[in-house]
Amino acid sequence: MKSSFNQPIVTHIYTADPSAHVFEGKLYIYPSHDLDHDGPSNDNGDQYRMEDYHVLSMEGIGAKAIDEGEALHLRDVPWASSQLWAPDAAFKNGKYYLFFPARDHDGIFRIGAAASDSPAGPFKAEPNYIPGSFSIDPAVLVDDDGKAYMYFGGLWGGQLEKWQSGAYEPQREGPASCEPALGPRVAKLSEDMLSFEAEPSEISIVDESGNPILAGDEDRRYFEGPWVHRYNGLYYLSYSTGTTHKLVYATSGSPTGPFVYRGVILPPVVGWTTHHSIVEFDGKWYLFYHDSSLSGGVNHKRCVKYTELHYNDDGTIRMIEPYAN
Ligand code: FUB
Repeated sequence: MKSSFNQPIVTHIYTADPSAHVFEGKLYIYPSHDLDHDGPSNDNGDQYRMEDYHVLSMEGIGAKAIDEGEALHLRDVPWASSQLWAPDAAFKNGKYYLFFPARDHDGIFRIGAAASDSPAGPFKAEPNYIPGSFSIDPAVLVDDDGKAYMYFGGLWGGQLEKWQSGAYEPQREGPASCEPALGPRVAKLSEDMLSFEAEPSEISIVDESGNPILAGDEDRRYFEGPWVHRYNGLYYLSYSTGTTHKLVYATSGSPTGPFVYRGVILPPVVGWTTHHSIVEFDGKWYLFYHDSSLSGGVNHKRCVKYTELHYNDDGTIRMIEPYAN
């Protein structure tokens, strides 16, 4: 079956958190693989108990999505104990890298790397997580100058609040609503893509007057799922607002910010989470995202979809209406 806009690209498994890239002339999508279970569901995200990754590929827009099979399993990641959450992939120095979060053996989310000679995998995991990594949702930008940046971080189950002092504090809560919101973290990756060149720093997201977006501004503040792409010389940081279920974006002249909030890309979809990537293919731009429509709205049984993304002349992004005809 061919794929079409705003429809699940595969239906034989539940998929989420799609990171789309063009490798070797084809679209490769790196999603989470949701499991069907009746276990507990809570704000800690225990319902998202994924154990492996399947890479999907498409010859082009409208083509059938192919499941390339299992690319990495939890049992083959020595440092990880559970919850293989939203991954991303990158190509550098002739190798493909899969970056993924998981809980370590102390239950703390860390980010690992795995490598392959093929964009479809299978990927071989490094024995340890990336030193100095924490929280979830890695997204890697290999910039035009070859420098690679990893963006990451997620609130609540993603544990970002607990790292405010630089060390893991299990009881630490997020900032008060009148304080600046926590930003995603960014770290420059080493030449071999397997470590951070320097300690991660926090990205500042500000409004049009330069004031930090506040923690209580749940329509605009960062929650999880960062993605950075370049368009017309600007860096676009897009992310999920979590509790208000939107995908929004902010722009900057620098890959490390500060980023100025610009607007909404995708209004709330079916299901609690929303997570995406943005990719250019054959001169057009596409949003890959997920919702829970395939399971009739079960939060942890999601499906990856995609649609075209349009920019206005002033560089703003036109809001997508995913359920319009
Ligand atoms: O898929 C598990 C988690 O749900 C992801 O890491 C978040 O971005 C949210 O989509």
